[in-house]
Amino acid sequence: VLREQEFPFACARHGTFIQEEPQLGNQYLEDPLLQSYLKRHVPEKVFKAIQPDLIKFGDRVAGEMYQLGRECEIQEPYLEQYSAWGCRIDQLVTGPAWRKMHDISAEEGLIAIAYEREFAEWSRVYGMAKLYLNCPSSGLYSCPLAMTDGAAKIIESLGEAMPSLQEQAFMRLTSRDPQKFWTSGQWMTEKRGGSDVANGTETVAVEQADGSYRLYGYKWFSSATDADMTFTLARVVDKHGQTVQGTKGLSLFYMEVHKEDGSLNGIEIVKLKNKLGTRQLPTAELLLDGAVAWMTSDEGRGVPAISNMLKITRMHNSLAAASSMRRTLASMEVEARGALILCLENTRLLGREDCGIADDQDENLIRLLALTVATEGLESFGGQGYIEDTGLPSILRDAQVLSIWEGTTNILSLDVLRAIAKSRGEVLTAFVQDVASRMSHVSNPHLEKSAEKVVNASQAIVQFVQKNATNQDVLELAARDLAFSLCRTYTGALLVDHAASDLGSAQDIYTAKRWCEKDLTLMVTNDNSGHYGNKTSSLDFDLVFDGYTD
Ligand code: UCC
Ligand code: FAD
Repeated sequence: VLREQEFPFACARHGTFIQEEPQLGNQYLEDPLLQSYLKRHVPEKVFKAIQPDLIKFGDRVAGEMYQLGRECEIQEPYLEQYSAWGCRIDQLVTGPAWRKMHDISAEEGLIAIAYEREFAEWSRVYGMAKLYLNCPSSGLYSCPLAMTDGAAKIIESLGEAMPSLQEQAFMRLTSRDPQKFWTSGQWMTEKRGGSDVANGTETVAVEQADGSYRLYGYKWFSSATDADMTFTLARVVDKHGQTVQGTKGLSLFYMEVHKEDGSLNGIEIVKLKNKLGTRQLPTAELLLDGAVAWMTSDEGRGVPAISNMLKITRMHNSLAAASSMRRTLASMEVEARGALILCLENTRLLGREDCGIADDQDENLIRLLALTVATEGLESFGGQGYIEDTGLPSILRDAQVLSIWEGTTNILSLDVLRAIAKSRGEVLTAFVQDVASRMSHVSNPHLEKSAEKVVNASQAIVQFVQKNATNQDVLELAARDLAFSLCRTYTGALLVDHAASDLGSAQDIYTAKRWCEKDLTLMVTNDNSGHYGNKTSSLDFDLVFDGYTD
């Protein structure tokens, strides 16, 4: 007679140790910096009104939405190009979790809050705080939301110029009703290259008798292809069949993705991209074959017009970086807090701009952070960080795109130079004055050294730019380091300022000190201009092309 433990097919033994599963707590209540930033800046009455919703949402993102976000990864979108009977249908199929994210985004007012303006300029901060909580649990639905926000900003800034857009698209983009809520795309990139949009755009627009245009072209990357509408760039064909090349030939167009009967509006979905990450997101190559669109900028002013959208989507992008850092370990807390405070401050300034009360000094900072934190965070989980079922690898995969889309780091760095040049240096004066003013209020002896370091760094950066003001080559070679130096120094100023306030905790002081121990100005110092000179450029060139004969 066999005893139970001797049955050949039973009681496999796997050991007794089971690693405890990490649990997400309330994402608002577990974020002391977010809470204290809001408490410090938002008027008390507003804070009291919005805090219960943030607490409730903090639970929702950690529970129901976290699960849905994981499902979005598993239920990847796919394209059905032909019906069983051979008709071209280009039907994009998204999963139930992704569609549920659409409904939740509307219900929670993730876009609506900022535009309802119930709390004046603080509406933007409130809305962005929710988007920050939403981001890592959204299954990348944060991407269409970013573009939707950008589109709403464009339409709002058009004001009365286009009442039909206000009535139709804007109402839907900012709706809390899932049945009415629309999302938007942002179709800029074409095959010739996404950075140099001015020279890379081949799409043409042919005017029709009713004032609309038909667009013909090939959009190389379009994320969130399930959007209801989009903004895109094209060149108007004149009556001689000619177009204007370069940036002055580009105009901005509003386009609905579907016709009233539900079929695509002169668009073929050529293929879905097979991507390293962001696989939850349907990113497609699209042929525009007579798509009906409406011009929404002055002719030839497409790039400045779409920059309103870029400003918002780039801000969402930094918020996405900051919020994914929060899902990593506490040892990376200093980086995560630095990123968050910079995003929140940008958001506060945007709220002032939304309400028309931003002054010149307010109009400046939106920049991004590197991927190193996500990489380190993953490593610290050991082998589990490499296992798909844990949900951890997607944090890294998806973060990898943040420094590419919405303008690569190089392009954003050149944008900093553009902003400095266009304002004749006023942007830098505002920066150095703001840092000095914030640091002049710091009386806590633990923070004095950090404050001094931040002030010195801000001055060194400005001196570097002034010294090289007439040497564009040096500035361009230094652009990347310059952008990071500005970002690190300003983040240092914000952290010290916050730590020195009445709400600054011991952890805030520690964070500020740790941050300021960094090299805030990287290579950008006066003594180092030579590093970015012609000699370096040619040495770099020789190094890269060593061994090539042509
Ligand atoms: O990737 C995309 C979407 C992905 C999904 C996003 C989700 C985000 C959140 C996710 C959360 C998880 S959409 C594609 C993004 N593509 C880019 O960002 C393009 C990158 N390239 C650039 O940014 C370039 O610098 C360009 C295209 C803006 C350069 O164009 P131009 O025409 O060569 O530039 P110009 O000639 O310097 O500028 C033309 C005009 C000038 O104004 P005027 O004529 O008045 O002097 C500039 O000052 O445009 C103005 N301008 C700007 N104004 C150019 N850039 C800006 C700006 N950033 N802000 C204000
Ligand atoms: P390129 O412009 O060819 O750049 C290649 C390299 O050259 C980069 O390292 C860049 O920094 C560098 N470089 C280029 N110009 C300069 C310069 N002047 N100085 C210094 N360095 C330079 N686009 C959309 O319009 N809509 C979307 O919805 C969208 N979704 C996307 C989704 C994903 C997942 C990805 C990966 C991309 C998406 N894009 C989208 C495209 C994205 O915006 C572009 O990839 C990005 O702008 C870079 O363009 P590119 O890929 O053509 O690279």
